[in-house]
Amino acid sequence: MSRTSTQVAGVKFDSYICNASGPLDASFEELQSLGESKSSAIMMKSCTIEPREGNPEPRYVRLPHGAIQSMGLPNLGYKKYLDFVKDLKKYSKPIIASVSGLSLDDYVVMVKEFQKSDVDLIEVNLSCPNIEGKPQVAYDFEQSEKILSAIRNLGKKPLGLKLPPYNDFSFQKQMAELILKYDIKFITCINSIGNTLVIDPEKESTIIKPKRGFGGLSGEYIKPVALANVRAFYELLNGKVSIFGVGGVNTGSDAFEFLLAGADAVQVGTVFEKEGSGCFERINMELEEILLKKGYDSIESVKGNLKYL
Ligand code: ERO
Repeated sequence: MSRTSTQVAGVKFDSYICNASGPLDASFEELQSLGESKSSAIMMKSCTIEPREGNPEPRYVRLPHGAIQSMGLPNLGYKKYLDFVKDLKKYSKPIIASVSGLSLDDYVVMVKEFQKSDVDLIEVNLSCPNIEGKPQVAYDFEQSEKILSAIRNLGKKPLGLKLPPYNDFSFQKQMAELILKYDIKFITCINSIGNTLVIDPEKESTIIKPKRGFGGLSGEYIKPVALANVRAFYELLNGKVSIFGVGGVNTGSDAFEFLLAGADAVQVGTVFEKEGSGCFERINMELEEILLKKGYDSIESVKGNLKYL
C-alpha cells in the first residue's frame, strides 16, 4: 500500500490522483489510455441518453493559467459507456461512470443501467454549465431534490454528485442537507466556474464560439474557489460523505492543499488536457515527497487537518 492510497465511498484507490470527467475520457481509446496510465481510477466523460456532437468550435481554449470551454457534452451516449465497462475491468482500478441528464427521466434511466453494470461509482453531474437553455441543476434545490429522490433506490452502488461552485454558505448548507437526506456517498467539488467570459482585445472578440463566448473556467484560476467548496462541505458533512477535490490541481502541493481542506482524493482535468497522462504520476510523486518530508505516513493522517489562525 502506498502512502497516497485512499478510499472514496468505500472503494479503494491506489493513489490520491485520478482524472476528472471532461478532457480525454470520451472515446474507448482514451479510456483505455487512462487504464494504462497512473490515474488511480478511470473516470468517464459525462454521458447523455443519445450521443452528442457537442457545441460548435472553437469550444476549448487554453489560457495562461487554465482554460475556458463550452464543449456542450460531446459523448457517445450512455449505452456505449455501458459496453466499454466490461473491457475496462482488466485494468483493475475503479471505474466511475458520470451521467448528465437533460431531464429527470434521463437521470433515472442512466443511473438504473449503470447500477446494473460493473462500474464502481456513479457520479451524477448536476452542474453542466454549457447547454443552452438548461440551467445548472444544482443551483435549483427543488429540482435537485426531485432528481435525488428519483435515483436514490435504484441499486447499491455508491452515488455521488458533481457540484458547481457555491459562493455563499447558505447554498452549501442547503445542498449538504440534501446530500445527507438522500444518502449520497461522495461529492465532487467543483465543476468549472460556469458562464465566464474571456475577451481577446486584439481581435475585439470572444475566444470561444458557443453561447456568445460564455464558458466554463478551469485550472489554476479556480483553485481557491474549489478549496473553499471542499472545505465548506467537509465541515458540513462531518466525514459521512467522501469528497473529490477538483479545480486547479497542477502540482503535489496543490493536491496537499486539497488534502488539508478535507478531500479524500483529487481529480485532474485541465492539466491532464495540457500535459497528457504523465501528470498523474508526476503529481502523485510530488505529493508523496511532501508527505514523506513532513513525516505523514498516510492520507488519513492529514485529511482535513487544516489549521485556523
Ligand atoms: O461542456 C461540457 O461538456 C461540460 N463542461 C464543463 O465544464 N462541465 C461539465 O459538466 C460539462 C458537461 C457535462
